[in-house]
Amino acid sequence: MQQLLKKIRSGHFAIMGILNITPDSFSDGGKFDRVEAAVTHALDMQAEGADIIDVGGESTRPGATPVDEKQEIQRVVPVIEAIQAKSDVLISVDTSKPAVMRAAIQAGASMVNDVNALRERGAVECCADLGVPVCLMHMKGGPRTMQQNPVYEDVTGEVSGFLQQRARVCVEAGIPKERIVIDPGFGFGKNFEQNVTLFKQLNVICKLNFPVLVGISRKSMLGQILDRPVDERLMGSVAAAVMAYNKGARLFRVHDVAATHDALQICNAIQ
Ligand code: PT1
Repeated sequence: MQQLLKKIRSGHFAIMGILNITPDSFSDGGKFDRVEAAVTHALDMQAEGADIIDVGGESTRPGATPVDEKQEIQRVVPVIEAIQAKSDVLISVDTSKPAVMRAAIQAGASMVNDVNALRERGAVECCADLGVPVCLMHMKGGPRTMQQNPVYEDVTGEVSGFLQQRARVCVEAGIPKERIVIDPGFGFGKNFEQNVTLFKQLNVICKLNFPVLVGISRKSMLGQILDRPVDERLMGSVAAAVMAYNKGARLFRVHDVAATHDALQICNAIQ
């Protein structure tokens, strides 16, 4: 993972393929079938060009309800182990809970992706101790209520200040700067206009001297522009990835790996 981050700092892009391990995400023919289906999807995404598989056992999309720690571990650990057994693809764990971070890293994940930017008690110390890279994402409020009425005076300034402050806390706790990735958190406590403003000004976030990860794939922000349901947002998602690339983002958390990979290869060749 450190090597991939070095590549990204030198200008390469990388793709993080999304692997949601929630009861509704894979056909339910029992636990073995679920793990098997998740591993197949992970290997497919790797073959399509994913550098990292982001394994998540708790939905953080707007309105989602929390999952308890034990259940989250029971969802992600068998999948991480099963991917590891079949492939050398890098794995990140999408969680905010220190116990899940520990269990996932022990099972073979090599990065923590936290939509809560390690604000949970013990999370910063946990990641410093584990010695793995972290993705710090901006979110205003919590998943359950964050879309109710988000207010900003200056969304980009606030997001940028927050990410710098969280990075500083991490560095002070012993996480080297080289292990930190930042993410503006599209759709997390931001209304449509705020998401668009933040996207327009993404170059400001990219100037902070950390690799920038963006997650916009299939999000409602694109749905509002296109007036299309979630399964018809492929072209919009790819266009948004290209725009983000042009503003300096280099890590892309996406559902549609093959299409995004092609588009970003073109960006990389022509930039
Ligand atoms: C993200 C992200 C994430 N997004 C990182 N991790 C989700 N680092 C989960 C909608 O408006 O952007 N960065 N982990 C998924 N969250 C959402 C949020 C999904 C909003 C959909 C929407 O449609």
